[in-house]
Amino acid sequence: MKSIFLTGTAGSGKSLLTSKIYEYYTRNGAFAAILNLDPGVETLPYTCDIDVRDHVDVVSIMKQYDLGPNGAMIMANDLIASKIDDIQNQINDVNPDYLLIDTPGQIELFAYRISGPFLVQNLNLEEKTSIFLFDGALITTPVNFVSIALLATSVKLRFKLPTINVLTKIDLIGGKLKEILNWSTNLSALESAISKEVDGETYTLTTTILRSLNLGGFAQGLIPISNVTDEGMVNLQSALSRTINLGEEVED
Ligand SMILES: Nc1nc2c(ncn2[C@@H]2O[C@H](COP(=O)(O)OP(=O)(O)O)[C@@H](O)[C@H]2O)c(=O)[nH]1
Ligand SMILES: [Mg+2]
Repeated sequence: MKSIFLTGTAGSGKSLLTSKIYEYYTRNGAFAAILNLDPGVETLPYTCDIDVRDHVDVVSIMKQYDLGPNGAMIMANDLIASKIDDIQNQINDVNPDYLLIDTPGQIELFAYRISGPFLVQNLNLEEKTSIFLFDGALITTPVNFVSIALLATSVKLRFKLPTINVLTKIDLIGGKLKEILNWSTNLSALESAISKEVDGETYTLTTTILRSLNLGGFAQGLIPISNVTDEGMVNLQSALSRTINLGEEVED
């Protein structure tokens, strides 16, 4: 069973992309299933096969522990780890070829507390891969781009998974797309754009971070997609095939 964790900032399109990848595999005759790990989500653009909300209920946590919504969300995310055996049993029962794992809306609750990395490491799955979503609508400046790339790298350090980086919402960003792709492939163009945006300490900090990130190839192969128009999906499908199927494409 191959598994794909969808990660990225809140609202970057994780849940919608989960549904798109599910449709892609299903359309091509593969057996895909979805695990929702977001305890706080109200509506999802897909039907999940396994749902953490069956095990952890944010509203009951608020009542039982007299917590506000934020405190309850933190506790709910922490509690997911204690449900790992139940979740694993459900995964084994469904036993798909591809398990798509939609992660909590707030990446910091999943990536930076103990339970997220614990689950990623201890769920018994083969060929774990992560897709990190760069929210196209958030990358308005070169410095914002570097800050999200820093987050993507930091999440990669937490999960230690092979990661495919995608840029979402390209249907909303028009001509900015060309600029972002240029930043992601051309270090000197990005540095020059940063120097036009900021100076002094912020310039020094941003370019120092950028150089270290670039060494790790942070945004190499950033794949632009739209979850609304489906533009770029074919490139993501090829990247998934290369990463998890060792080059063997799912039949079209
Ligand atoms: N225009 C556009 N909207 C998108 C795209 N991807 C997601 N959205 C919208 O952005 C909002 C957040 O998406 P969602 O999948 O819930 O993000 P999540 O918090 O990362 O799971 C929803 O209203 C989606 O319909 C995209 O590629 N283009
Ligand atoms: Mg979501």
